[in-house]
Amino acid sequence: MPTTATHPRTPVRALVRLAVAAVLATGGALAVPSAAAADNPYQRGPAPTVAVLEASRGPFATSSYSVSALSVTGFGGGVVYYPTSTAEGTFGAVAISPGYTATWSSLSWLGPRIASHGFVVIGIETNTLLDQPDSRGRQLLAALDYLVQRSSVRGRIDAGRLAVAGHSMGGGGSLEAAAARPSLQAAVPLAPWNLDKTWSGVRVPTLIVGGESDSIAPVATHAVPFYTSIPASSEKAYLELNGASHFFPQTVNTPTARQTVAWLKRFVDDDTRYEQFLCPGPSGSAVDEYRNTCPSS
Ligand code: 856
Repeated sequence: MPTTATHPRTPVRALVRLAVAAVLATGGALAVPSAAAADNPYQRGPAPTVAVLEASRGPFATSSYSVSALSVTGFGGGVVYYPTSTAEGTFGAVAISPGYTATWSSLSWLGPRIASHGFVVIGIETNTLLDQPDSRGRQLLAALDYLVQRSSVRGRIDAGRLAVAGHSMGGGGSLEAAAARPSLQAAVPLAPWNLDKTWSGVRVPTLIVGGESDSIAPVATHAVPFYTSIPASSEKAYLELNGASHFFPQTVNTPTARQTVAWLKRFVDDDTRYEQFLCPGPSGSAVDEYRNTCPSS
């Protein structure tokens, strides 16, 4: 592993963050809980269980508000979901894009689902319904910039702990965003669609979820080559859902939610309590295949 890796498997990032947090804590306005601070300043919420990850909501109550397209630049507005309480400190943030001709409403179950595990989430509307993956990638980054710089919840967010996700052309957009902004902490493309098959420049920890029976973005020509092209030195995982169509992210999908939340917790929060859900990965009748870069021992 190169010593310059942005996302080492070892807890180096956690140590850096601890040092940064120690400096920031002197001027910080929000309370940092003592229980989490000793090991990981970004740990939030109780110890995870499969039952909590598979429940319709996580441990945090959430609120939401709509963002008008007229009030922002670079994307089409959307909906922000956030943990209501500030008692545990700040959170990471995730921007999510819908697919071609689709609006955020097609994925909106993911907003409160992810936010309730301790993230600020923005589900975006795109500038036009026909925007392509490269544009969707830029819009995801514009939405994150809005969240941390101008939104009314900016004080609840750690600007260095950001992630992207999306469905289909939005999933292809999340790969574009990860390639363009290596400081992102995680990417989760769902049934991703992109004409570009090679993502060898991606260093962002990336979980790709594909559907075995997807005939719009077949995994053999989209999700699998995308996954394979990401270097093995990057954190990556591939979950293929048994018999799932292209549209599996558009209704509540428990394996997708469980793995997405675990991935975000592990890499946005550096929360190693979630490693148990990533290595080994999920099994059972819903899972056709799982690949990862887990340690082999
Ligand atoms: C829901 C992406 C040639 O490409 C296509 O036909 C195609 C169709 C749909 C999508 C997509 O983003 O679907 C998500 O709208 C590519």
